[in-house]
Amino acid sequence: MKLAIVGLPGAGKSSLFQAITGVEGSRGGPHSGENPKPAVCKVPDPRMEVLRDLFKPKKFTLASLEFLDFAGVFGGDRAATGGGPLVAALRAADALVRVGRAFGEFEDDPLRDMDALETEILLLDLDQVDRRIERLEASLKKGSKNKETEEKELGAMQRAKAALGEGKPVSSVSFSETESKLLANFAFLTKKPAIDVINIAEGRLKDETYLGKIKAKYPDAVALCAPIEMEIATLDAADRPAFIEELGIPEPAAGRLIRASYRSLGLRSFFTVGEDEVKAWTIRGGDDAVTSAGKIHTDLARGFIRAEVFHYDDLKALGSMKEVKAKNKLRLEGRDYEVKDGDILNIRFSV
Ligand SMILES: Nc1nc2c(ncn2[C@@H]2O[C@H](COP(=O)(O)OP(=O)(O)OP(=O)(O)O)[C@@H](O)[C@H]2O)c(=O)[nH]1
Ligand SMILES: [Mg+2]
Repeated sequence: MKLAIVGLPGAGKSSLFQAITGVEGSRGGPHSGENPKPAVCKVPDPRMEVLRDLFKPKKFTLASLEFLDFAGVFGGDRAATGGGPLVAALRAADALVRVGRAFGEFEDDPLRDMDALETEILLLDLDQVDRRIERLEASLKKGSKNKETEEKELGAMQRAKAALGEGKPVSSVSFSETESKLLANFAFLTKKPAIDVINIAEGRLKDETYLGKIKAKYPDAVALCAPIEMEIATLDAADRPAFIEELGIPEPAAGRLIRASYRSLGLRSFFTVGEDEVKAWTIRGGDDAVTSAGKIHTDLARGFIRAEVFHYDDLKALGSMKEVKAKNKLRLEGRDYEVKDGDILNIRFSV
């Protein structure tokens, strides 16, 4: 899973990136031509702590999501870079983390920068749609061999264009199954799941009226102060709770952002447990047992026989594997079983 951190120049993307991954952000200014910088953020999960205490494993591995710090795509930067390869990299991401600036000259209107960013993202899609429409029209005019398909695609593209022209995302347009297939390669930015971050000034962290204004337009937005989050990230875990409480921060950025990402992308976590390793894995909502097994190792998917499954909640309530078995909470499931968030799996396989 790749999440692209985007925003207008100076919105605080790299600060946020560093706060959640511990890695210094992209130094890519407008002229650097630097690729987006990748780093992972661990998925904090209190259930994992409980599993660690129960199994005392030699190895303990949290799940992680990959974030990419994009510089030089939007605003004045775009003209300078030409934007081509960066935009292509952006289209390959699974979701956008949109960072809007609400400090300094943007403090009075915390939505202004985010609104501008939304427009910029929309314009990138409009650009793409326009170019495709031109090509399709030219091809049809010449007397295309694929007339019927191209007419269908043109119709779909024109509807996408109309929506974008009204300031609406491509995700708001409904396409038929055939159309969706024809458009599948276009990876519209306004069709991707988005996680919104408003980067507010430190002095606004406890300002409920101010935060309410942000919530009214972006109900799921994470409002945070990026430099403060960088500071929190460098503190010893033991010093964190007192510090964040004093500042009025509900929870460090990583946890809030990860949860928003899980929600937005419809992700789930499952676990594998044992004395050797306790490990968390990320899957998409709806993924079945064989797909989930494939995350662990391709052999497990290839040679899949059955999954032994029980739920974290049952283990937590009953206190041990022995009790889970005694109370018949461990079941065998086939390849089509839809894995639930918090399931603990053991894959039986043979290759
Ligand atoms: N006062 C204040 N300054 C901030 C905040 N967030 C970031 N900054 C500062 O703003 C500047 C830009 O922050 P970055 O994190 O580098 O922003 P960016 O979006 O990565 O910028 P580019 O990559 O150049 O587009 C830095 O000097 C930060 O210290 C904030 O919440 N408040
Ligand atoms: Mg940056």
